[in-house]
This record gives sequence, structure tokens and C-alpha cells, in this order.
Amino acid sequence: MPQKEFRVGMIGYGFMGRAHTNAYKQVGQFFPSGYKVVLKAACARDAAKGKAFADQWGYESVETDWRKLVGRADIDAVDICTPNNLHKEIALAAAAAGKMILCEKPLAMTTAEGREMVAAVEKAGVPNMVWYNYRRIPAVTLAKRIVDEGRLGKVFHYRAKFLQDWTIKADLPQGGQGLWRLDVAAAGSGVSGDLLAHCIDTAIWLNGRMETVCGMTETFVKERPHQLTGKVEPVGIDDACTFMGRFANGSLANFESTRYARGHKALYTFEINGENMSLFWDLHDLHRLQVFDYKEEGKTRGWKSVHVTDNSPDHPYMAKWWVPGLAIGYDASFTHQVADFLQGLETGQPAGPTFRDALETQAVLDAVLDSAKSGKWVNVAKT
Ligand code: SOE
Repeated sequence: MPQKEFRVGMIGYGFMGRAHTNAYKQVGQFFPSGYKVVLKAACARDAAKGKAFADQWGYESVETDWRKLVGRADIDAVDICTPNNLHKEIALAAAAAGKMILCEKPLAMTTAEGREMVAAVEKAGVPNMVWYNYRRIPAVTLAKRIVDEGRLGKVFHYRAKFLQDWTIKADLPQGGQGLWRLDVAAAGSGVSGDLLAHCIDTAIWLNGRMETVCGMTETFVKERPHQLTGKVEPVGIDDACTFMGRFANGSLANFESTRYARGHKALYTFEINGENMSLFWDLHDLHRLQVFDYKEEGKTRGWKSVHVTDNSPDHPYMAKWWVPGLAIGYDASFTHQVADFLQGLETGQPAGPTFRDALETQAVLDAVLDSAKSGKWVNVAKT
């Protein structure tokens, strides 16, 4: 099949730079399409680090100024893998340059910033997507299909958690490479924007709009040395954030995220309870979807653990991988996302979450943080 080039300019080279690049490299092998991904340029402020990244992952060239990368005529799509405080500026410039944009989550630091980004991509008419990758774990996609079939009936509850423990050490620095997530100036928020954002994206996708929320945050370690200034500085991020809320469909929301749950590394779980069925998923057991179907015969009714690895069309994405029963991993969710993005270009049906979809998550996050400050319930702004 004749292929069109999809020439990627990657800005950033950290954990997400690697995760996305791995997906670009895998997608053509497992999900062939009319597009051939070309790793055209990687951008890093530090030339030596940029070169090392480009050499290791196969980018053809290196830039040290993202504006130069965005302005290059040989780049079709800009991938934003920088700390959150640069997302908006880069996205606005990339949209103005007519580039497609794939932006790491969360979309922006605030809803106001997100609105500007949505306006920019929609005005420019450029395809855009935000990397909420967990939607594309096959078991999670399967949950979405089951929900869309109406199998749950009326939904009563949606609860999700994202628990980690890597910032408990009080002398862990904030800021700079690897630790910008602890620096409010770079990240905008703490676990809310970093972890809850995933939970909220999946929740809205599965269960619809959230209308109102009541949140609580805590910063357990109040000061940390800053890697860039060398000084001990106040910590401005939320170390933990929990909230409850109401969805537009009448169901109740219960969410928790923290980096202080000793023993948990990346425990993302969600459960949805409907009148006819409940579904549960756990990132530590990511290829399984737990299903309770009340409509099953009473004698044998019970929770069942579906191993989502069959290569029939029943199990999303799996026909493209190995043979039935063999699991794939976290990295594949990114590969699926690129595959869907490219398919969206071919079919004209854009793959979500687009910037506009992700703005809804941003509005929930803002409402949660406002509520944590005021101690009051807050309505989620309409996007
Ligand atoms: C933080 O530790 C983090 O890497 C997030 O930034 C990711 O989005 C999440 O998927 C895993 O945890």
C-alpha cells in the first residue's frame, strides 16, 4: 500500500518522550496503515542529551529550540512531552504553523489555558489529541464497549484511585529533570493534574459529564530543596487529593490520588456499579476486566475475571498482537493511541481524546482544586 509520511517532531526526551517514541516505532509493525511514521527530529534544550536521545531512539536530527522544530517544513506532527507549563505556548505556536499536535496529559495548567489551546487548534483546523493512554488498554476499551451497549443499566457509582508512594522521602528535591512534577511552577498542580487527570478522563469517557465536586487536598511535605535554585523552597503542589462528586447521569463519584500510599507504585483502579452489572479494572493486573453480571443464571452468578487477550474482534486491539492468551503491556496503550490517531486521519473521524475532550477533564480538575481551597461544593464549568 503506498504510504504517506507522518513526520514527527518530538519535544522532550523524558519518560513520556520514550513512551511515545516507542509507540511510533511499534505502530507500523503491528497496526499498518496508509501512514509511515518518520522520526524526523527530537528537541531538547541540552544538545548532548538531545543527541543521546535521538541516537538511541532513531530520530534523524536534533533541535535545541522548540520554536525551530515547530517552524520546520519537514515536520507534520509535533509531540509535546515537556513539563506542563510549556504545553500551551508550544501548542499555540504549532497550531499557527499548521502542525498536527499530540500533547502529553494534562492538556494544560488550567481550564483557561486549555480553552486557548482548543481555540487555537480548532481555528487552525489541525488534528489534535491528548495522551490519556489508559483508555487504550484493551480491558479498559472493552469496559467502554460494554457500557456503550447499555449492559449496566442505570449507573449508581463510579470510583477510582491512583496511588503511588515515590515522594514520601522528605528530602527528595523538587524541580528540574525528573522532578519537575513536584514543582508547582512547572506542573501547575500535584497528583490532581498528574494522576487524577487519568482517572477523570476515563470516568468521563465511560460515564459521562461530571457536574459538581467537593474536594480536599494535602501537601504533606511543605518545603523541599529545589534542584534548579539550590534553595529550600515551599512546595506548592497537592501531594494527595480526594474528591466526591455527581455525574450528569445521577451517579455518585468517589476519587482518590496520592503519592503517599506506602507500597503502591501505580495502583490505578476504577469500578463502576450499575443496576445490572459492575465492572472493575486494576492497572497492576491490566489485561483483566472483572465483570459481575446480575443477569446471569443465579446458580453460577458471580464476579468473573476476563483475561482480555483473545484475538477475536471481541477483545479490542488484541488481534493485531500475538496468539490468544498472551498478554501485552502498558507500552501498548500508547501504540494503540498512535494507531487510532493515524486511522482517524484516514477516516476523517478524529480519535479522542481531542483537545476539546481533554478540556472537560481540565474543568473538573479546576473545580476540585477550587473546592479544596474554599471547602465548598463547586460546579464544573461547562466547556
Ligand atoms: C507519575 O509518576 C506518572 O508517571 C504520571 O505522570 C503518568 O501519567 C502515569 O501514567 C504514571 O505515573
